[in-house]
Amino acid sequence: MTTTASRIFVDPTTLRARFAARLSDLYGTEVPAYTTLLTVSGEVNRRVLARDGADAERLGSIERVTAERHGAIRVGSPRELAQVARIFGALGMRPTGFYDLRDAYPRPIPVISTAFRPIDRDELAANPFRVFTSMLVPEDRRFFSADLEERLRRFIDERTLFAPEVLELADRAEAGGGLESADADRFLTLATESFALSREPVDRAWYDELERVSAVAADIGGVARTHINHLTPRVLDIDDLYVSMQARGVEMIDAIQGPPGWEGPDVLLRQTSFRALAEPRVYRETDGSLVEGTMRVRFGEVEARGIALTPAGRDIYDRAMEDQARWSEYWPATERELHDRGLAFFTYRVADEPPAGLPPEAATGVDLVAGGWLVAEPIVYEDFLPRSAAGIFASNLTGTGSTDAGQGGADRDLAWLAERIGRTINVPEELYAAQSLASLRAARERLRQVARGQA
Ligand code: OOG
Ligand code: NI
Repeated sequence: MTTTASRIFVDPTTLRARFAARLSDLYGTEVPAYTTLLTVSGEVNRRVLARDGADAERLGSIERVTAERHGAIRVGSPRELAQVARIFGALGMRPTGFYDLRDAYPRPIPVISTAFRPIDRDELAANPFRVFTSMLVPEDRRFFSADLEERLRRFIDERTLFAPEVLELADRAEAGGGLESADADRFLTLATESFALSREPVDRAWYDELERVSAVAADIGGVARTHINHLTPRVLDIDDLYVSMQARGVEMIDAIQGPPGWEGPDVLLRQTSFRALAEPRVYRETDGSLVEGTMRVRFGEVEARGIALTPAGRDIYDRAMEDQARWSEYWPATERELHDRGLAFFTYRVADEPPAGLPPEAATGVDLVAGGWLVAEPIVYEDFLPRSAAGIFASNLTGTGSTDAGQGGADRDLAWLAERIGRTINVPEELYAAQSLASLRAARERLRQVARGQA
């Protein structure tokens, strides 16, 4: 934030932090169990900090972790997704990753997804707010008949998720690198409201028809608005969190999604959730009457984050996940070995007391760490996992839905989605690799400076 004369200009980083906080307040009023989750998460994080000291902050400062949230939203079409991209663009959040949940195990979900998040290291450290954003694929015949696709598309094309004013403010913020204080407030108010649970009546017959295909299809295409589906805090010990929530009487899903707890380094992501209570909704019945009912689509989720894996590490991850009882046999027991075997991503800094003289020109990151010149620091995983996501979707759905495996599914990939929303979609592994390489280059340069006595 910078002050110029009498005006206060709010930059995207500050807008993002404020937006995440406002959404968190809103969700707390809508889903009280979320507030309990935040309380317990805070207790767990304080316990880990007291227990592990500085080690607890190896994958992010306690300030970052305490403010850290991911949200999930669901939209119906590329037009709607492009609008979402404009709102998050104003907050410095870039589409990153492509996830296809349509053939997900244990249950197919008729969506493809990306995540909006900051991509620069400093921006992530300042506030890593990210939103997993799913888009319905009505063209997929395994889920929707031609007739249902047609009606679904018409319903979605005719609705308005975001007021023109919020989109205009978003464009101005993105183009101008922020907004003046009064506009910033207005933008944040409108943007937050866009994700509140709508009180508009739900057409019962339409909702039920979609729900027979998929509860997620009904949640997206059966209502006139979108809403935040869940907001997820980060904890430093998810096993502790799981037990602590149960001790408070909150019924959790049966398992933590992702790797088992073990003594070695945490990799990627572990998540768990609980079903939120049914929320009141008004339904319009076929005879036109309005009836109070309930809907149970939102839930509480919590996650623990580990080190980002390289493609080689990801291969091991995939195999070890199929054989979880023997997890520890697949992995080295230390961060250092993950680094030396090229299984995870790291940044580099010059050691406190590097050896005198310059290392050989051809020395790799592994050589430089082994020779005592550099120290490797783990890069935290900032993204999502299709398998975990599918587990989270499925564990919170009622009804099994129905699919016709004999039908063709529409081809969708990252390039298709990027073209449809008119924005580059970043590839997570490329971001981690670039960050690692840039820090290696900078650390080598620093070593040269130290050797020249310019320290
Ligand atoms: C998104 C489910 C995926 C995660 O954390 O993997 C997700 C949704 O329910 O819309 O949020
Ligand atoms: Ni989630």
